[in-house]
Amino acid sequence: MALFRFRGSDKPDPSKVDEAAKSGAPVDSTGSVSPEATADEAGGAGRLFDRFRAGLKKTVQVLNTDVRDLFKQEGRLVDESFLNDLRRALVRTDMGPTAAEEIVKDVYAKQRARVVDPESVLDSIRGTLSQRLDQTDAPLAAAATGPTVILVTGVNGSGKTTSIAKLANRFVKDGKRVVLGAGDTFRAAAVEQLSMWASRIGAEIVRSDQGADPASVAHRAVARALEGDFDICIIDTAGRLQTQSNLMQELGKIRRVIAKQIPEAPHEVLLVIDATAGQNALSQAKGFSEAASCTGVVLAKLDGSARGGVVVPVTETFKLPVKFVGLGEKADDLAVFDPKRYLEALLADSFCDSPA
Ligand SMILES: Nc1nc2c(ncn2[C@@H]2O[C@H](COP(=O)(O)OP(=O)(O)OP(=O)(O)O)[C@@H](O)[C@H]2O)c(=O)[nH]1
Ligand SMILES: [Mg+2]
Repeated sequence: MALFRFRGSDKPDPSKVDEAAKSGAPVDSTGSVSPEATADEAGGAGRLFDRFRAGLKKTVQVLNTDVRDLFKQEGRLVDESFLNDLRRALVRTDMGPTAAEEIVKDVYAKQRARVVDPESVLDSIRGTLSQRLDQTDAPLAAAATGPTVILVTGVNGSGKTTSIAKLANRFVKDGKRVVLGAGDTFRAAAVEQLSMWASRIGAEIVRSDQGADPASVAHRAVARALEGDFDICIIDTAGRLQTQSNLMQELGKIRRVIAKQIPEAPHEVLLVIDATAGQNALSQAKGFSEAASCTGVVLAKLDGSARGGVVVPVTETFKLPVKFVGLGEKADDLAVFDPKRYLEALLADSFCDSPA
């Protein structure tokens, strides 16, 4: 899965190719850095699967322990009490009541009054979730010419700034020149946090004093990207709720200021959602995607969450593709979301194998 649709004429700077090679990002035979072959996918599908598996550890534990308990009683029948227990276990992963109900119905239709068959229950879970997660390959949109502008938004503490750093890190490793806009001028610490990341990963930053107009920072960041011939400009924003109309208007202003300089920008507006908040994250960010015209989701903190099933209602509620998932706090801990690998990882240590 490609991270990004790059401009055809782009040829990476040879020195960057060297740097990427040193950093471990594979370099192909033509000397260009493959956009999808950054640290996340360096080992191919197997490595991505391993990363999802590690990230989903807590959710898998919940699923395995709870569901395995259902199979403990030998000769248990698929009856109302079994279906209620199954529903409860599924809902605990935060996959949402609709998906859980669909699985329960499927199990009922196929196994009613029979002795519970764990493999068949697993098939129902896998089949239902893969249908619900059926999203098309969604690489980031890129500018036809000139810099690509990405605006990042979401509620307080969801993981915006860290996700920006990780995204920028991927681009830099890909040989792209990246400028960040420290548009969260609300707290001085927020600007410092982004500045620290910028110097660590080798990106430039445009910043202002605390309290400055975020739209003016966005303006300056895009201007710098244009004048300095940067490939990517990523703009951070302060956390906000959809109900804070003044802050939502501010987001509108940021967008307008960007579009004045590059009419088709921002090319992506990413909504960062905290996976540890599970279903709460959905209600917090409800309405956000339309209000801010978001184009994709970054699901941060999947590694710390026992509610990894939340990917399912996230795609359904926001009607947006999940483009990336955060799998830790380090610069490399961002993976392109791949529904197939995700499901494999979620159901990998099949609870059918060995009763606890
Ligand atoms: N484990 C883990 N922690 C993460 C991840 N992403 C972010 N965090 C942590 O979550 C906390 C908040 O992250 P930030 O990036 O500052 O969140 P933010 O949305 O920019 O926060 P505000 O600017 O205050 O709204 C930090 O401690 C991050 O290190 C992730 O994928 N996994
Ligand atoms: Mg922040």
